[in-house]
Amino acid sequence: MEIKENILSKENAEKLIALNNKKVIDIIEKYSRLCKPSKITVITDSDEDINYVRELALDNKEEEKLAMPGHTIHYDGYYDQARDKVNTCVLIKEGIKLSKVINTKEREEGLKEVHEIMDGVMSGREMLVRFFCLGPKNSKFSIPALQLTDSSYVAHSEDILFRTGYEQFRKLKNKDEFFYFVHSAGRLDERSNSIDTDKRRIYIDLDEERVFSVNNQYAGNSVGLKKLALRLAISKANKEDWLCEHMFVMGVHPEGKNRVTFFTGAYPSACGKTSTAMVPGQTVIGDDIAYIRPGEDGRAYAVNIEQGIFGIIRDVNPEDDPIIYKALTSPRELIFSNILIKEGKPYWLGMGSEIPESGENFSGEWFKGKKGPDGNEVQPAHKNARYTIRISDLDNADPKADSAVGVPVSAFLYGGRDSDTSVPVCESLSWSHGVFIGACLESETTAATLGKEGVRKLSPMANMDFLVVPLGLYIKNHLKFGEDLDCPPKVFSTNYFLKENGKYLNGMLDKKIWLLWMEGRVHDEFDSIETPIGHIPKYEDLKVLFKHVLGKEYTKEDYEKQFSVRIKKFLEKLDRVEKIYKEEEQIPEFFHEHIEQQRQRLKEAMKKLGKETVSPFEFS
Ligand code: SPV
Ligand code: MN
Repeated sequence: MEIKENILSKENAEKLIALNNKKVIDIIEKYSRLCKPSKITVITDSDEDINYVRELALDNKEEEKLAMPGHTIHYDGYYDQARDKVNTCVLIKEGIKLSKVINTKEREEGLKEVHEIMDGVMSGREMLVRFFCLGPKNSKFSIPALQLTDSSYVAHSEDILFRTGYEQFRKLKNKDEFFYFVHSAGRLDERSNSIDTDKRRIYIDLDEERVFSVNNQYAGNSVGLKKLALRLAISKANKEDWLCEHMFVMGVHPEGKNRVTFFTGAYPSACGKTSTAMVPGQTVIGDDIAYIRPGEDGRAYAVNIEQGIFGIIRDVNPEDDPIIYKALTSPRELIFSNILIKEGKPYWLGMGSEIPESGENFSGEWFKGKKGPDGNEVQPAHKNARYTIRISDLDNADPKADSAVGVPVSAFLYGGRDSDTSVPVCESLSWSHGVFIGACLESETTAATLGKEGVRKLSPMANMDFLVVPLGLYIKNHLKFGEDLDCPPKVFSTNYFLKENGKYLNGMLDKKIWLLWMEGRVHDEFDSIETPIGHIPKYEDLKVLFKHVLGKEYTKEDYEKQFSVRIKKFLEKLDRVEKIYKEEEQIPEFFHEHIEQQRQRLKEAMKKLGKETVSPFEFS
């Protein structure tokens, strides 16, 4: 190997040689030459190596121990608290077109720029080399992934969030089919935070299945295996016959029925994806990214590509999220990020107990009323503050979470932050109508990405931020995926955010009722009302479910408000969505057909019933 022994010790070199993989060695040689770390450490799947990463994160102050055993806190810089969409680009060759809605950069120019930024970026620092497996090990879903990073926090987070893969790489034999990620936090300040965030770049190179990420630490930007691998996998899936989706995977357990029905669900960031997967009484397989493949029995099968959760901590409290709250307040390995710490104890927004008026947070020493460098008042904890834990540490982990064949999926759910249009739950009229519903998903922006909050944006399948193939191709492949199955999943839309006079029309736990209704629909146990937008629940069924499951009286008035079809609002939505799709090339015909048909159905209902908003009772 070309690397000098004072940088890569003999012992570390042997770990690489044992893999017998030329491409791995080439990558490490190339990026050590460029990034110039003073030391390279290779981490295998051994406890000893993994513990080295844990300790390193404490030694170099990327994490600090808290009072509770196993808990640590990590802070990202003040301007590095969410995904940076502006500086995340797909590198494309000249002449290739993706979509208007996808951020791209000419490949050669992008590679040159990011390689220049990475020149010497690890000087005086240690490069960690880590191997992981996306998806369960030894499965047709598995994708091996190599991560080079100078951040021990990134390497440690990945250990909690992903399955180890050194042994998987050994089995690769000299094959070069794996993703790789090169990350550097760049120059650090005295709090170990990236200084040069103006040179933050996240460049995705589909041709070589690799991503470069530099001058950042926030996990959505830095952790290669999460949102960076998602983009590479979307590209791969769209060349093959499977789907890579921004979806949870969960088991739904109807009371007293002794069966489990698996759902996957796509929601834009911070719109209830994790809390759906965590609904009490159900089991969780994954909360963020699923690979979905056709199974031999003609059904769709899903796996979680991760084994952990990088979840939003805001509003996690004993009442609304009892399982996560318990996991976050008992001893285990976990990393908090960007919350408030006082005397070794963690505090966050909406935790259900009082927050102290001073402590340490992502802005440094914090006190009530403190102004940040941008002049804004600093909240005790960031709205996008997070926790990182293993799913196996949760009481509701599904026993099939690691199944190599995945779980059969009975329904796809789509939900966004929609205050005034969609009903709480609605079943599509068909598979293709379901793909259409997913393709029309809109949501108001949240603190999970940098930029203004509350702006309504189109996010097809909640995957828009991560799309690296033309939108038309993506929805065409999606349609085909289900058409090729003997038994495609049912498709439902959900909306937890409907408001009236500024107040939410539903409680946090109502989503349990929607889940159980959808589960019953899968098994043909509930009738429905057909409306222009799809099948909605009957009042009588919901009334029984609310009473039986939540002990709540569900009134006809509540039902009417929640399930009225807001025709005018829906027509406006169709116009907004159509405008964006019209600017795209090669949108498949079925999409335009559904827009037209849906519009016609809505207009006819408006004419026939003479109203802009129609009560569900008028359709039955
Ligand atoms: C999301 O924002 O969708 C997340 C967290 O799941 S991040 O890793 O930032 O993408
Ligand atoms: Mn996500």
